[in-house]
Amino acid sequence: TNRIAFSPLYKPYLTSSLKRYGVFSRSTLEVKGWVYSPEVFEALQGNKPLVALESTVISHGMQYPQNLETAVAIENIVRENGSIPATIAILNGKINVGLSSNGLETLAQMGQKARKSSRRDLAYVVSQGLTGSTTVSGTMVIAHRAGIRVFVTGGIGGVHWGAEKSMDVSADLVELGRTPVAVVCAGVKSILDIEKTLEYLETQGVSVTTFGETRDFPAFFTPRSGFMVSKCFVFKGLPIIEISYEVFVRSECNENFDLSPSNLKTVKECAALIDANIQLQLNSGMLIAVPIPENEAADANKIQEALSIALAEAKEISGKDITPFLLKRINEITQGDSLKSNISLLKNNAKIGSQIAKCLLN
Ligand code: PSU
Ligand code: MN
Repeated sequence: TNRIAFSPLYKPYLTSSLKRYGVFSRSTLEVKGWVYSPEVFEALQGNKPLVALESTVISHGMQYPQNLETAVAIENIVRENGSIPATIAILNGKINVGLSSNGLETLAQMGQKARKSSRRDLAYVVSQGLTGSTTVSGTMVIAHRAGIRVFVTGGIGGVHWGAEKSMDVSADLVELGRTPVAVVCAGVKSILDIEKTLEYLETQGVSVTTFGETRDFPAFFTPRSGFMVSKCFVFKGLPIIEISYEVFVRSECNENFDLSPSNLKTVKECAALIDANIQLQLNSGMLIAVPIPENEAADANKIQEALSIALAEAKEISGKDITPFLLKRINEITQGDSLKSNISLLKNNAKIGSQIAKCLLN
């Protein structure tokens, strides 16, 4: 074993095993059950920007072999845009930060046999030596321990319809409230109650912002949900989304309203947000919502229709099975249209997330 010097840029963020046991075997890159891919390992020592990627989207969000193809394509987009991808999963009880192609293949083939792991599952999966794919919440925990500040995914979990009764609120939202990682995503699917999801994120103190030319929180398959990041205003009887924001801003009664649905237009601004979050020691997460490019968006009506059917079928399903079920059914009902959009938004997010991470280290 050799003693490895970590880059001073990552060092302050290496909160657990790395810092405590900074002794590695160079051949396995493993320490106390944490396994690093060679490129991630090198990045951690050499100031290279890192982007975390989740693995539940591979095992539970898509079918084989598209899940594998997409995972590989996304990693490559991260590399092409200047950062190193760190896909996170638990393989036979070992926390993997960065997967080998074998690791990716294993998870992709296992599909739903891999255990979908949010924060609550981590200790169990590790102590039992199981294989688990990490959700947004599970991935954030591990990314933060590894010193990674930017995490790219497709969509996060949220508040489910009927949550006032079922109390089904994704652990992702609470994680965002307590772990200082920036999650780049395409918003929240309308399989969830988007308005309540935004309310809950506010309660948790999560900094939510849109990216690009919109102040409207995106709805995953489609670029606009109709909900502003902070509030949905009504002006002269019209929801603000139906009139142009500029008209609203110029209007004389604007001081009665909160005019600041947060919006960032460049990756540099996103990096500044992440830095400020660290400087302020908020210890909470950030959500950077990137709308799907207009020309790749799915037909909103088709999605909505598929969703109603899927939701009606899902009455008997609850807990962690409901999200994978809805994703699968919507894809089946739209005959692959939703999957196509899903893949393109993931690629778009990977590009932007990688550029943000690169900016952070420059
Ligand atoms: N939304 C998607 N695709 C996904 C998921 C959500 O569009 O694959 C996955 C993510 O891993 C997310 C998890 O963290 O589902 C949320 O699950 P739940 O609703 O059970 O918290
Ligand atoms: Mn749930």
